[in-house]
Amino acid sequence: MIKRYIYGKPIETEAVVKTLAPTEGTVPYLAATETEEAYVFEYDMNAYDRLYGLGENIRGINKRGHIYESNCSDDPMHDEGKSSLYGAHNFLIIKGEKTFGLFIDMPSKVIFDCGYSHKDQLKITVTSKDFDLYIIEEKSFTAIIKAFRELIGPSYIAPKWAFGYQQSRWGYKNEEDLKKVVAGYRENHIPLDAIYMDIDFMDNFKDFTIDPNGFSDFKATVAELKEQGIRLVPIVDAGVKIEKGYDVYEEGVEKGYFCTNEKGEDFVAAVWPGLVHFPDFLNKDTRKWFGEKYKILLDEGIEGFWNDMNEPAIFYTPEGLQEAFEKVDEIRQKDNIGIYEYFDLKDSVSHTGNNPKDYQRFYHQVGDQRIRHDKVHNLYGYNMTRAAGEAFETLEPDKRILLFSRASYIGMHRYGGIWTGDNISWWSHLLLNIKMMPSLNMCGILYTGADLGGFGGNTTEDLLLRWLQFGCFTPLMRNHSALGTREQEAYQFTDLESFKNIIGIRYGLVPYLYSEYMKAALRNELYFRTLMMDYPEDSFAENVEDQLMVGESLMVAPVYEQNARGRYVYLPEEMLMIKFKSLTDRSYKIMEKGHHYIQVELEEMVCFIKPNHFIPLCSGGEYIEALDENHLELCGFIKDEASYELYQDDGFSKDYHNPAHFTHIKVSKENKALQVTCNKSELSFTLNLH
Ligand code: MIG
Repeated sequence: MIKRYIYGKPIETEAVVKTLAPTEGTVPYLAATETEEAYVFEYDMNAYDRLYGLGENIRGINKRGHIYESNCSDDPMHDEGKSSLYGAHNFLIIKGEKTFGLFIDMPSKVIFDCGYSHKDQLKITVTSKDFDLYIIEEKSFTAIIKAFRELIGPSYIAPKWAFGYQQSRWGYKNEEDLKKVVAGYRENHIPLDAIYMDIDFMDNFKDFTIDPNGFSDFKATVAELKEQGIRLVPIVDAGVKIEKGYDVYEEGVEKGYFCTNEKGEDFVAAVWPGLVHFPDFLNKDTRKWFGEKYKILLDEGIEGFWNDMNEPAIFYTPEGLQEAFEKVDEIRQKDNIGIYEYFDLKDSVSHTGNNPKDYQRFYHQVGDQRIRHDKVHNLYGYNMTRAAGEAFETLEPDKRILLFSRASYIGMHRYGGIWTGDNISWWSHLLLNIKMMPSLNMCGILYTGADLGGFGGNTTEDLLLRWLQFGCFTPLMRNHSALGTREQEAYQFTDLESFKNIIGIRYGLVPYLYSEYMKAALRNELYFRTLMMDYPEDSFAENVEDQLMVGESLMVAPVYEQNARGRYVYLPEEMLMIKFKSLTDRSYKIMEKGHHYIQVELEEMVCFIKPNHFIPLCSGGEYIEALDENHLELCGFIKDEASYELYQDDGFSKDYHNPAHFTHIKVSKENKALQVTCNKSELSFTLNLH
């Protein structure tokens, strides 16, 4: 059951799709106090209470013991000291003697002190008097998540080609660069489905333009690559370059579609294009206008986009820069510069980026209300992505378009996925990637993944291999790196065979991964789960934060430490271990419940199958559309019988619930002989059951 408590007059965020009647009376579980500008909710935790949720965030799966702030932030240093990343996902479950979920629907800062100030106290500070608080009580932990997911509506569904391996790098400038990458993959027979175009493909970083010096005939290039099974995915940045004659700028000014400053003039900030205006995505007319701009690229044959810099990121504002100059001048006047003044001097310049003060300098027009940005900060990226998502409904009514964003708020999951932003080529960020997946899924964000190999810093061959071994399971499997870092396309390294093998395994797993993803999206379920969710009675399972359940049959236990040639794995029940060297070169072992040390060489990947479960595998290919999924290998662990629901469709149309897409496969052991039954005659199977 979900109870809704309304405080003041909440700003409509459209995070939820169900309008619940408010519950009267006091909120259960939490002690509420009102201060001048905030509401504070406190909960006394006992020693074994655990906290789960908060979507995209740093630290562990159990969020207890740190402080988190919902404040969409462009921050490329995802270390333990931080409390916000790019998203704001105010959904938290308290699990213990009392188990309940809560969701705070408020688009500005919410602070979750999860036992940071007082180790046994959860203290939530909502920095506004106007918000909705939802309390969710259900029979089980997973039922709470499901109820929440039903409240916030169905997840965005990506096209199937987006389940292929994808390559990105900040720095690809022109068609030669892109074709070189294609050749690197195709010549080495390493599978690939997409290449990303980062900001350099644009003409002076102007959204929806293509650099005429980089591309002689963009449409032809798009078509030529598609012939080879490769899609191009361009970036769209939030800021619109101020430049006379640039149509997006001129139309926006003329129609009043940009955010304004206190005086009502179009607000100016600086990002990649230099000075920009920010489209007011909270205004529905702006959304419609900006969304339709994606047509420019759709018409060139583009089928996917990534929306960046939409927290929004600000390098500086003219006002902020002016203040910095004044500070510098002021300090310069002094005869004797003290050490603290020196630090002031340094900070005044280095703090011009993403400065909280700048977020108070501009305004949105929401209906007849003018709202200062910081009051609705966390809705910006969400509504940029919504602008595109809503436009695709009319521009491409029958075709799925790939779309994901950097910044997000709950509600955005209905329009696109996210990537987890600027991580670093660190082993700890591979582990962070693993830990972040279940909490994102809890918020309906299913199409997601991290920059494999790491965005900032220089990757190493072993880090990339290990990261790909986990990336094999994330719906978004994209290798991306920053300008100036070591080149990290899979073909840049020594052991090409292993890269080909690992990425090849992903393609073999697609029938399973895609089925599990689609079922999770259509049924409001989780694609990635913690062990605790599947084994609620197992008191050890909830301690495990470096293994995940993927779909209904699999458990993964990635290796995430350098030079490790294996790892400890906890099996919550007897399982079949599959060790892959390549898609076809595998070994199997039935392992009993409990703790094991398993050896996993650098070029190997392991996963585990639950008893009476199997996974459908196909024979692989170099891109998604080349896969033959009519013949499947059923690979699994059968004690008596197992059934599996396979989902297959054309990968781009939207008649998701068509019963013809669901195939029921049942395998049973009768007199030791295996029997397969299936309701689709065009499918044939090879059995590999243990
Ligand atoms: O200020 O477009 O997170 O993926 O490569 C950096 C350049 C802007 C940040 C994104 C990253 C992208 C980069 N962008």
